[in-house]
Amino acid sequence: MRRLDEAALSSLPASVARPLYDRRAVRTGIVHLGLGAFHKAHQAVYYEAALNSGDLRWGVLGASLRSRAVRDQLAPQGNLYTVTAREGADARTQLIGALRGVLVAPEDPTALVSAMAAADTHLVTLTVTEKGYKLDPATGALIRDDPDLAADLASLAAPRTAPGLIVAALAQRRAARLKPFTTVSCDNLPHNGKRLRDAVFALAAHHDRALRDWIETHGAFPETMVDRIVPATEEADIDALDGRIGVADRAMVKTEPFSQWVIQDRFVGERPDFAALGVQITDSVAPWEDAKLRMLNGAHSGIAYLGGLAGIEFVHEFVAIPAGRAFVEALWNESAETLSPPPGLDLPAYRTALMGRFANSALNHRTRQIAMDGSQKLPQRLLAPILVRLERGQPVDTLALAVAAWMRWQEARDDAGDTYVVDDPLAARTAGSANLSASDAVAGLLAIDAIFPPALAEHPGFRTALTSALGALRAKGARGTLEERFA
Ligand code: CS2
Repeated sequence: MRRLDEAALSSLPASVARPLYDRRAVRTGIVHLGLGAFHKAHQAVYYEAALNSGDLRWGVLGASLRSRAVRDQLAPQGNLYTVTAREGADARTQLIGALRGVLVAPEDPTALVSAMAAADTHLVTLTVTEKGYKLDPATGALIRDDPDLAADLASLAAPRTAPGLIVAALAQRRAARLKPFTTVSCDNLPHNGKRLRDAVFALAAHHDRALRDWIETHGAFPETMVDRIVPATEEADIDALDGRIGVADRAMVKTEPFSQWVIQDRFVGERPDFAALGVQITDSVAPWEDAKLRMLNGAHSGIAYLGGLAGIEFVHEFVAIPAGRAFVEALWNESAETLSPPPGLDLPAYRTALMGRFANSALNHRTRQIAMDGSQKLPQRLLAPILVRLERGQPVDTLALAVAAWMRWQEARDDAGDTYVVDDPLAARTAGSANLSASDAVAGLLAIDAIFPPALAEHPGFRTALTSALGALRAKGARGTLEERFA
C-alpha cells in the first residue's frame, strides 16, 4: 500500500485536484488552534483556494491542543492530505497543500506561542469545540476552577488552554510592537467572537490590565458562522479512497459538497481576499449563526439522541424513516418561528436543502458522533428557541422531546439495553439524575445551572413537557415515541 506524500503526487489520477502553486514558496500567515477534521475540510479548503489564486501568504501552521495523533498521521505525508466531497455515487477529491506544519501544544507550548507572535502571522483561527473555550455553556462565564484554566490563571509561561495561548501570544506581540492578529473562532457557539473575546479579556486582565486594554483597542474577534458536515474518518474510508486514487491517505477527511463561511467584517491587518474565496463578509453574523445553530445543529442533536437511543447508526437512516423526517420538520416548525432570517436566507429553501444534506447516504454520519458533549451544545441549539417560545406562550413539544431524549441518553443505556459511555464534560453530574423517576430525573437535570438558565429550570410548563416526554421515551422507546407522535 503506497502512502500519500510529495513523491506520490505524480502517480495520482488526473481527477484529483492538486495545489497549483509551489509549496516551497508559501509563507505561514495563519496559525490554527484545534487541527481536526473540521478545520481540514472547511477553513483549510478556503486557504487552499487563496494559495491557488497566487496569494502565497496564507499557509497554515496547525496546532493540536491535546493529542499527537493528527501530527503523527500528517508528518509522514509531508503534511499533505485529501478532502473528499461525497454525494450519491459522486466523490470529488482535492489534495490540500496549505498545511505547513503541525505542532502538538503540550509538547512545546512556547514554540506555538512564538509562531502565533511571528510578524507574518495575521490570523489565528480556532476549532477547539465548545468545551475548549472554558466557558460556562449557559452564561458564557469563565470556568475558573477548570484545572487547565486554573494553571493559565496562575502562569502563562506554558499555556494549556486556547485563551491562554492567545493571551501569551498577544503579550509577545505587544512587547515586540507588532499589531495583534485577528482571532477567529470557528466553533458552533453563539456569538463565538464575543465569547472568545470575553475569555481572552478576562484572562489578560487577570495577568496585566494594560495588556487587556491594548487587546481591546487594537485586536479583533469577528463573529463567524461555519457550516460543513464532516463525519469522522473510518478505516473503510481510507481503504475506499486508496481503491480510487491508489495511495493510502491516513489523514484524509470526508465531507459533503456544501460549505459555508460567514465572517463579521472586523479584522486587524492583512487577511486573504475572503470575498473572492466565496466567504460571506457581513456586519451582522448573528442571524446566520442563529439559523444554523437552531435549524441544522438543533435537528442534529435531536437526531443524535433519539436515533442513538433507537439504535439508528446514521443521520441518513434517521431521516429515511417517515416518523424521523416528520420529527425533524416539526422541530424546524418550532425553531424557525424564533428566527429573524438575514437578507439572502430563504428559510423554506434552506430547510429543503438541509433535509437533502441529512439524507446524503454517502456520508455515514454517526448519530453517536453528534451525541458527544451535549451539555455544551444544548443551550444554543435547543434551549435558546425554547426560551423564545415560552416567553411568547407558544408550545415547545418537539423541542422538549429532543431535550428529553438528551436526558434519557444520560442513562448510558439505549432502548435495546446496550450500554455506552456518555462522552461529555458534565457526564459525572448528569449521571446522578439518570436512574431516578422521570420527574426527579427532570428536576435533577434542570438544576444543573451550567446548562439550564433559571427561566427554563423554573418554568412549570416546560418541566411538565419534559417529564411526559421522558416518561414516553422510557416506556415506549425512542422509535415507539416517534411513531406515536409523528407517524
Ligand atoms: C454536529 C456538527 O457534531 C455535531 O454536533 O451538529 O458538527 C455539524 O455537523 C456541523 O456544525 C455542520 O456545520
